[in-house]
Amino acid sequence: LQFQTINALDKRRLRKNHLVQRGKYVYKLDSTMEDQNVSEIHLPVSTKRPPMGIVFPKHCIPHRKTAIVIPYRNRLDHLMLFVRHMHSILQRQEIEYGIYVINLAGDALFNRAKLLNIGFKEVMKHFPGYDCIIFHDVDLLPEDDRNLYTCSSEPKHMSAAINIFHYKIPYQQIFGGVTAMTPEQFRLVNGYSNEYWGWGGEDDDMFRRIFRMCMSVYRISSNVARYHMAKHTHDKGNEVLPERFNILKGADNRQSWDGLSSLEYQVLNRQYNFLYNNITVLIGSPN
Ligand code: UD2
Ligand code: MN
Repeated sequence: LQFQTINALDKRRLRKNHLVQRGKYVYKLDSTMEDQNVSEIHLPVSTKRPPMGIVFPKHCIPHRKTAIVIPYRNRLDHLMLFVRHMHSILQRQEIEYGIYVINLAGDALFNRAKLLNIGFKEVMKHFPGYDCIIFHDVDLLPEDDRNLYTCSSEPKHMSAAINIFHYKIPYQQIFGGVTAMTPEQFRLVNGYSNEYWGWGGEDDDMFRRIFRMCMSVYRISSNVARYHMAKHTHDKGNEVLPERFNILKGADNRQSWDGLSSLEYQVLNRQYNFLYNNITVLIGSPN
């Protein structure tokens, strides 16, 4: 079908930037031309099979490509629950996706933020076509299919309503749990700070980075943004970081040089698989 054959009724059904597929062509309504024209766009969709470790819908051509990055060490029970739960939801949402476990080797201090920075670099290397990166605690399970695993024009805090907080947001500046950022948004803030060793602070630091770059945080309705957190205690090697409030005071000053731009790590192993991709890393220890 050529674009001329998309009739007025079809045009009315199209929203701005909405993609339509007709046979092997994908069209979008050009927002500058309003409803005068429907232009063919360069296919964001590829007929090439994505690499091993990425799952894609078979009955339609996906245009949303999401990587889920999980900071991880020694939580196998949670990870098994997570993959069992997530695949069916993501497939019902018709997203092309890969799940990446960034597995910290050894017994050094845990550093969630640094593992997330590594995750970002590694997923973009594996598949540069991702348009959304979701940073995901392994112990959180979404409860509602309408909570789409996609990005927004502002960084998105997805886990606004968690059972352990009685499904209410504990404080407005929270940016932990599950968050979604486009590669552009994440690069703009220079990723996470690498300076938070142990539990706490790294999520609040990211909240500041976002606002410092004149962005804001988007949340969907708490009826939909519902999560269940598996029960757990504090892990060994991830003790509460008492200096986190002091480190947080210097957040703005560190942003330009502490983050993606200063990230150093070592990869011990990369395994790409449909259930999940495992990247085992060493991250060093605090200076
Ligand atoms: C909160 C935040 C979390 C993070 C953390 C402070 C929410 C809902 N969650 O979680 O995003 O900001 O505080 O750092 O706001 N992990 C392991 N192995 C370990 C330790 C941690 O896999 O030994 C991973 C795992 O994915 C876990 C995550 O790190 O879910 C966060 O650690 P947590 O679950 O102990 O912290 P929690 O629930 O207080
Ligand atoms: Mn937790």
